[in-house]
Amino acid sequence: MRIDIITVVPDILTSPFEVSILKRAIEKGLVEIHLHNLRDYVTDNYKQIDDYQFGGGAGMVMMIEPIDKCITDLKSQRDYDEVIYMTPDGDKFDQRTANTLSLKENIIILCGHYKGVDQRVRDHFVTKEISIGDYVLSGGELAAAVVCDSIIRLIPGVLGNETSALTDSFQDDLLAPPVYTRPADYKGWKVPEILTSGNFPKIESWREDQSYERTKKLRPDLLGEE
Ligand code: 6GU
Repeated sequence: MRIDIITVVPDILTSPFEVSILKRAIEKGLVEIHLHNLRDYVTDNYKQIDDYQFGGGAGMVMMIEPIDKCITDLKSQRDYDEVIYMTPDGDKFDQRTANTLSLKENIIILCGHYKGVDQRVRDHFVTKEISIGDYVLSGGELAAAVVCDSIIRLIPGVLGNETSALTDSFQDDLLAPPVYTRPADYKGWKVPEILTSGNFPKIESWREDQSYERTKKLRPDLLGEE
């Protein structure tokens, strides 16, 4: 998979890919991340990427021309499955969308800033608009990092234990069961006995029950209940 991220602040997006699982995924050649500074696509001497909005009103708007130049340049080199625009008024991101995106070959992620991009960018270039929740961030970069992390970890070979992404919360619209490790008794706080019983079919069914009970209690909406 190749992800091209278009941003006015590429610095925000360097460190997430330089550590831990994402770093290893890149080193293994399972994903390529390319950051593009929108200012490199501006032709005027002031390197202006935003301007006042037509009709008046507070806040600047990202101009269409540098974005067009950047996206057109990328598309001349390869085909893209999606051009994603990160914006608080996009579709709410969830595990289902992460699963779908993890199967794509090449995607572009455009990070919004200020009052957002000229609507014509959304009308003519963007194929998918994503928000990571109902709150506003100063820019789409941190949201793009969230989306990248959630999809990259789903690419086969990225996680050491191939099955571990399959047992995540949300993967079956259920929350994950509780987990424990040594010591089995810490200051009198004991691990559920079933987990040290060695009876694996019973452990599996205990985990399923726990997943269901937790979901019912904490996130009944996932079960279609309120
Ligand atoms: Cl994708 N962008 C911004 N600026 N704020 C957000 C967001 C995105 N998702 C939630 N809040």
